[in-house]
Amino acid sequence: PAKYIADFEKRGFGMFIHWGLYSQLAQGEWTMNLHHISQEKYNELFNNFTAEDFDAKKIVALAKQAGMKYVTLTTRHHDGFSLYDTRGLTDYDVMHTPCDRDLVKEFVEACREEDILPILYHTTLDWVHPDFDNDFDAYLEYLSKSVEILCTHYGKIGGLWFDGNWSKRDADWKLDEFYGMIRRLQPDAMIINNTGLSRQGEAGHPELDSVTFEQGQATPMDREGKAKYITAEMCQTMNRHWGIAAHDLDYKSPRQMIERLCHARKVGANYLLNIGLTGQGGVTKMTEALLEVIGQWTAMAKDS
Ligand code: JFZ
Repeated sequence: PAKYIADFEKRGFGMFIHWGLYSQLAQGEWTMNLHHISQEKYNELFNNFTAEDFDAKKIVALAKQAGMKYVTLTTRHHDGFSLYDTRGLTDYDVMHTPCDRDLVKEFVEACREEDILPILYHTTLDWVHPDFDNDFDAYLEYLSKSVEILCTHYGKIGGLWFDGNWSKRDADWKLDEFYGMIRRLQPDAMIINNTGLSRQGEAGHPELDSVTFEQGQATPMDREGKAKYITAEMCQTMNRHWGIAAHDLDYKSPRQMIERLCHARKVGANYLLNIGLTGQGGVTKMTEALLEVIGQWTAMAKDS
């Protein structure tokens, strides 16, 4: 495989970070959709977003301590809000909140300093963009420009991680053009697509697929039960939500997470373990404690 894929595989264990305006509500990242949060309420989240607790260096150090070698950050989730400076493409970005810092820039720079590979999650499904359900070609242009910014202003990135093509299975996502643009601007970036457990994600034609798994299925099967494709990465969240959810205390034990890590490595996949940051970008005590134990184990495994 290409050198950058070999590097990715060697890294093996990564941290997934879900963080957005929704984090202030602490009800998971789907809350706008599931709980029909009003526009007023969302404006309030937008106007209160300071990110005062976000310290990219601290998060990178935490990932390293846990034995993780790459970090994947949600630069834009389905609610359409961007953690990066979209340079006038939309006002719905971090620069128009009280925070007024390019958080993706801070993230990428902190990773680079510590030899952590930065991977940028970007949604392809958008709940708020008016073109998403009305003028899909115009939406695709918006999406492409959004991702072009990520490929242009942050130096060399490890990869892009897409999620949402499963929302319109039969649409023409113009992936040749889209991925072509990425290849041109970031020849060594991986293009990862969230296929999920179901076959829906096939619409993504990824170079690599990532499987969100809770049931522990290692490899997606086709209807005849044959392995469909090699799973490059398995991702899992610590409790039952990706975005922080205050009521959700159903955490996996460190042992369960370590077992999943081992399982993934055994079948040649990476393990991407998710944490949800707090509303203003902090790390919860629970997350820190779990990562600490995982780090003790990975450090021992390295010595043995
Ligand atoms: C997607 C997102 O909708 C979710 O909010 C989170 O970001 C997660 C990592 O990715 O969730 C999915 C998408 C597809 C499947 C499962 C979870 N699937 O097809 O099984």
